[in-house]
Amino acid sequence: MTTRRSAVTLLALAAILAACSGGGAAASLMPPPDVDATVTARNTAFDVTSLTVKAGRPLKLFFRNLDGVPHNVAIYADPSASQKVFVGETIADSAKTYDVPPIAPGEYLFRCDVHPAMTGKIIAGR
Ligand SMILES: [Cu+2]
Repeated sequence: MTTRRSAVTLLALAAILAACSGGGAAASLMPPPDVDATVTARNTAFDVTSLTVKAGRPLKLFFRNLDGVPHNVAIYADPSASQKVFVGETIADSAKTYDVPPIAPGEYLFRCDVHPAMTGKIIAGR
């Protein structure tokens, strides 16, 4: 069972990483188990360009910024980013779980407000 072996390997890796980090800052960069989506910023780019989430209920968006320069995740209802839906706190070298209010079904833009070229798409479905 390849899947089971992978899971065991991951668990072993996680245990080793936890032991090495000593529960310091590295541990807080791990997403909590209950998040709906995770976005990571590194080298002034997001690691994902598309997120699929559930519409109509509060969302937990885990944002991890591995850069020393500040980034955030902001959500807009339109591609020109004129209709603000949610603006996440700007952070650097850290991580944060954003509490995003329920959004209607549809497609949204997400971007870093500090670097508007950092963009992606959120698809909210039922
Ligand atoms: Cu940025």
